[in-house]
Amino acid sequence: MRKTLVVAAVCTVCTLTMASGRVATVTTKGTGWNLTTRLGVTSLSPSRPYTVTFATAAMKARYTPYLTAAVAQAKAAGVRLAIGGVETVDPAKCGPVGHVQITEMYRPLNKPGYSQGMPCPHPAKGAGVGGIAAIDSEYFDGSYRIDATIVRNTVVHETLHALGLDHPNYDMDKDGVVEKFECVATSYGNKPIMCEPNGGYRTAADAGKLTGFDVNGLKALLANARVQGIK
Ligand SMILES: [Ca+2]
Ligand SMILES: [Zn+2]
Repeated sequence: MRKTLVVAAVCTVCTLTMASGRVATVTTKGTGWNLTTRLGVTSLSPSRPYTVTFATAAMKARYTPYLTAAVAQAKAAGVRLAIGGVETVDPAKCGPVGHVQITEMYRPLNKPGYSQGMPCPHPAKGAGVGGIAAIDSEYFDGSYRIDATIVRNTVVHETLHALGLDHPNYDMDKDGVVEKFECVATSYGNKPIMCEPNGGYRTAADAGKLTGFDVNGLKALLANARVQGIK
């Protein structure tokens, strides 16, 4: 009997034998979305509240408007996601269960202009418990020029990493290399907000909104929970 998802990192569609003897199929990748199997996250609990919190009141004020549309979309998709308050954030460890913690760091990936987001790794049964998003402080101190729409999309991108979405980039042109921005796009040219290094809508009106690809990724996280009986 196998209930854990140790095999998930190496499969796209995983067949699991449940305690009941039934077989459940977990899907970890689809068109324009990809789940964070490398860190053992394959689902989101449909009943657990997930709350975005911030390291400071100034960050809450700064980022809440960036996140409002995406949070509403995630909620509409079935994720019990909400904007919360301010709490101490230690980037070196996971916060309270269900919290997606947002903080700022100078070059969290040691690369100019890159932010970082990740889920708490290897949660029980692969059901996401939140995570952390470290936004590069360079965007706001004037030292790194970046389009406002990209900042907006990036904050949402990192938040979705913390919920369990990974980059959907793949070798579309079959040159043997998975490149930056090598992601499926809509007929209007919009790539998933989860595309690496960034994606999403590039207009002021729509920046920060999830594309259909990203919404499908969130729905897959919930579907994987349901198929495994994760409440
Ligand atoms: Ca390629
Ligand atoms: Zn990313």
